[in-house]
Amino acid sequence: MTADRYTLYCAPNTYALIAHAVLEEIGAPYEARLVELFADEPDPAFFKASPHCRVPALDGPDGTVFETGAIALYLAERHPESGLVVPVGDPRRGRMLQWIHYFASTLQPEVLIQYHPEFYFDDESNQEKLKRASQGRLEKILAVIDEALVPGPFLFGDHRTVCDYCLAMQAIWPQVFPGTISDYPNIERLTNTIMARPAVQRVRIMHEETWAGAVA
Ligand SMILES: N[C@@H](CCC(=O)N[C@@H](CS)C(=O)NCC(=O)O)C(=O)O
Repeated sequence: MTADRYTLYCAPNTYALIAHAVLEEIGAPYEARLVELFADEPDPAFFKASPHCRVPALDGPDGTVFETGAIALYLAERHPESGLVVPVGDPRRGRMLQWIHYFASTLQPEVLIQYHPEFYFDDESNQEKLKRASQGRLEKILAVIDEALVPGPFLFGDHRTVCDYCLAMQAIWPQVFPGTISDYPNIERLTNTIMARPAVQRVRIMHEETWAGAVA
């Protein structure tokens, strides 16, 4: 591993999108390595970087990191010139940590339930009940986030941070919304703003076109 080269383990259109977009924004050299999820024999380097074989996972000059929020924050702090972080000592720092953790530990479990209720129940009737209960929780979470995006367009006004990527790139998945994204106009505005960025478009094309058909 040379000084600042990263390997990002990815599967298309997964949480890896977030870390991938942050890497692309930062502009450091990296390789995005496609891995197979749920493989009987996972890629050994991927397994070493991610003990549950979940994506994303990062291998870099300081070793490995897994968990989307941790990777995003770690990269932004290691490359402060990107401006994607609220630095230590800034009064907004606590709130930046709050949102990174909120997206990982409050929003994400509900998103996973919407996509993978079979992780929790085998039978369809319980899966449906779980999804409905989770939609009620999602409505409350999304309302809190939408309100936090005033005045916007980003969580910290005009200052774009990794928090915005952690949110916007989950908000492109329709199942996240009990209704539609337009029920949450500030989330929709943020998502459109982040997705329009050239770096994000490059990453999206890779996930949706270059890697189309790959196992996820
Ligand atoms: N908390 C983890 C969740 C990552 C995650 O669940 N990724 C999914 C893809 S979106 C995955 O790798 N699933 C494979 C599995 O659950 O074995 C993070 O934020 O990185």
